[in-house]
Amino acid sequence: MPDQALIVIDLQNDFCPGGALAVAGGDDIVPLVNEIARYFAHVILTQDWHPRHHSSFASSHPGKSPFETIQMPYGEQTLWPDHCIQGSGGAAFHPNFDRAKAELIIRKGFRPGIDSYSAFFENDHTTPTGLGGYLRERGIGDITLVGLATDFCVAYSALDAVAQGFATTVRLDACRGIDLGGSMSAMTRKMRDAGVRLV
Ligand code: VGL
Ligand code: ZN
Repeated sequence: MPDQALIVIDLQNDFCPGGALAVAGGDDIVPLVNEIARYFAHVILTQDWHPRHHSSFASSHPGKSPFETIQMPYGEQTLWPDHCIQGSGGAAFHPNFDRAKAELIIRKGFRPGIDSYSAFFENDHTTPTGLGGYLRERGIGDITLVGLATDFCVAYSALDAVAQGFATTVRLDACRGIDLGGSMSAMTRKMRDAGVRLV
């Protein structure tokens, strides 16, 4: 039985109501995530962590608006409102999220020219964050994902995790989504087809 880890994706103020890229009900999951974390020996967090003027921000592209897409050297990129600026209150974890137990915080999206939805690889699908190596070296082969947003950072993390051979579960009741142009159903289907266990 491989060791198991809970990975909490981007449970940050900017993804909660009142934040710059608020996910409906994003803060509703906080008590449940706190409860789930009590049952895991290993808890790992990700933190979306962008420099000002990040290339994923619509404000960095004259004439573009949030939620439009552009072509980047690594492929299509959705443009977002400015969010999770390094060191800002919006980038901080939700205040009621009990993260004392977390043994690792993976920051992502800090390279100005590339976004990073997945906890494992940036959006070029080749630049690693180091999480895969960390888990393998620690003997952790089974992961459960919770957090924000279901259809972006949680889904991309889950797809990369199964592709790397981790037994992967997503607790949908402890996630909330953005749902952009049908992305919730599309990404849920992709995860299921890839062998992610959705519970
Ligand atoms: C996320 C859009 C932009 C997420 C992060 O955490 O799902 N989505 N940055
Ligand atoms: Zn982001």
